[in-house]
Amino acid sequence: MKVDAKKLVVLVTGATSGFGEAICRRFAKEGAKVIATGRRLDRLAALKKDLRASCHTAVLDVTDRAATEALVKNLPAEFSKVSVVVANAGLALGLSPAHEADLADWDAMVAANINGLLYTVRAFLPGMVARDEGHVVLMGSTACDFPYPGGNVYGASKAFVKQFALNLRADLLGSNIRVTDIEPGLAETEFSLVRFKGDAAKAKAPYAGLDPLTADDIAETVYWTCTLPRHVNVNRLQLMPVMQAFAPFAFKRK
Ligand code: NDP
Ligand code: 8X3
Repeated sequence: MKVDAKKLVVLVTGATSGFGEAICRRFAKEGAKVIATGRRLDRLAALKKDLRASCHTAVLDVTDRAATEALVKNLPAEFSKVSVVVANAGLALGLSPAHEADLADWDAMVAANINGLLYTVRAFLPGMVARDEGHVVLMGSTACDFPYPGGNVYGASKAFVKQFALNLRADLLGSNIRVTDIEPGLAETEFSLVRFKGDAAKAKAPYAGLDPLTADDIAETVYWTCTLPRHVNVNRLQLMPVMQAFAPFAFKRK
């Protein structure tokens, strides 16, 4: 039997844009309660206006461990039994080769994509284990498997996410808690605008002349994995636009 979305309480990090916002809207449409978090209050307020009573919002920087722990304790009663955690907040900064990259960019990616994701999961997991019910969805990337020039720390952070998801499965065997790593390829959101620090022309270029994935594609995928019958666990799910594939090995010839 499929999971009834109306019974779910879904916590989403990075819900102010792109995948996170689309995931909130997708679950709310089916009657789930959603907790939308992110750093930008105005975006959260706009989402709350649309989703109304089915949505609780909280400003959260996932790199703030204490704030993440406090969030769990301060949820209104009707949102407190979180059944799905979507650790989606994350970013890429820059595309410079490793020897030229800005260390501050590397720190920021590690802080959000690794530490922030860990704080989120660790904060909500004990409640799920106590209730013996839950689904942890981690937002990975094709960059976890496929290196590309300038992807250095971003790709490594997503490889961490993949392995953490698989190791969580090992720890949670015997419980009813599911863990899924969603690994999208090229998707048009604010991701590139962030990577290229507000340079709109540079941000548009990766999507030119092709049909990239959309935030709604990812939301649909997350929704599907979370509503499959409870005995089914999607470990990893990798998706790309049809117009994207793999590069051959690179050679620097003499
Ligand atoms: P967006 O830039 O559109 O959204 C990123 C979200 O993350 C925003 O809501 C932002 O919110 C939030 N965020 C960033 N840093 C923090 C932080 N420190 N604390 C809390 N929230 C934070 O990009 P996407 O929707 O595309 O990205 C979502 C996830 O998907 C990321 O983990 C990304 O790595 C991954 N991904 C993206 C792909 C793509 O091609 N777009 C492909 C594969 C994976 P705010 O700034 O308000 O805090
Ligand atoms: C985002 C996809 O290819 O820009 O994770 O790394 S890519």
